Amino acid sequence: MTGNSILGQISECVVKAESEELVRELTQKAVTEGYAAKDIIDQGLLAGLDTIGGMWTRGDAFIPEVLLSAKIMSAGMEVIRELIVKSGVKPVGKVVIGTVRGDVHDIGKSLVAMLLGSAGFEVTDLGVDVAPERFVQVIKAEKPDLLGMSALLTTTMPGIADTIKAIQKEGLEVVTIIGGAPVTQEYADRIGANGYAPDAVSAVAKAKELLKIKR
Ligand code: B1M
Repeated sequence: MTGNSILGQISECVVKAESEELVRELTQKAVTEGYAAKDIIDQGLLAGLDTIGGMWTRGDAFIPEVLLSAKIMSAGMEVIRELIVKSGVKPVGKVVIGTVRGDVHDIGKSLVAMLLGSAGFEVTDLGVDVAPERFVQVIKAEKPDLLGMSALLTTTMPGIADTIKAIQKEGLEVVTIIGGAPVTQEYADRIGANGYAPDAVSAVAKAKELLKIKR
């Protein structure tokens, strides 16, 4: 991809954290030009975040810059989300999703939530730093078919296991799917999660498989 392509411009806008207005404008332009939402996300918005994430890891960028880039990226994501909502698809199932206790990483979870939404699920996104008790409370109130949990830190992964234990203790029936950079299939099996997905696209496929949804 060249820096001059619209997706390259979006990526650059995220890296430089230029402005929310510009990223919205560029994302809207990419949509108008016919790019698929997935490509705008992967090759534009996420590519930019990957670049700044790499710079941070190498010590070439600092947390405030990463945060600002994440904010700019979210503004672009919002444009895509609005398009999905407007398409008005009938729900195929109900999902509650959140990043677990102590963890404020939002982007991967929001991406999974957005793609589930675009696949026709009704999604309740509880945001970040969600305690097991909060998940339990919402499951009781909303009776979702699926509960999605995300963790990005090795130190917050146990929050997934704690939530599954709390759900079992309450005798609640909900299918669980988990993910996030440090999470693995082996971990999912060990803590009794119903499913694991390594990325947002396979999370949608796994959700449909677990709930036996054909379309
Ligand atoms: Co943080 N951070 N961070 N961070 N951060 C990582 C995760 C880290 C790997 C960076 C590093 O050291 N190289 C490292 C974790 C090390 C570890 O534990 N193994 C780390 C650390 C250490 C920290 C802090 C502790 C830093 C500090 O303060 N000293 C701190 C912790 C804060 C907290 O949560 N309590 C911290 C803070 C932050 C920011 C706030 C600055 C910011 C988050 C902003 C935000 O989310 N609004 C941030 C960021 C941006 C990152 C990196 C750069 C990018 C994460 C991201 O959004 N990736 C990250 C390094 C990296 O990954 N390169 C890093 C893009 C996203 C699309 O990918 O979230 O993996 P990901 O989601 C994927 C899959 O994992 C999967 O699908 C997604 C899309 O394909 N997936 C699921 C995710 N959830 C799923 C759920 C599913 C299924 C699939 O089912 C429900």
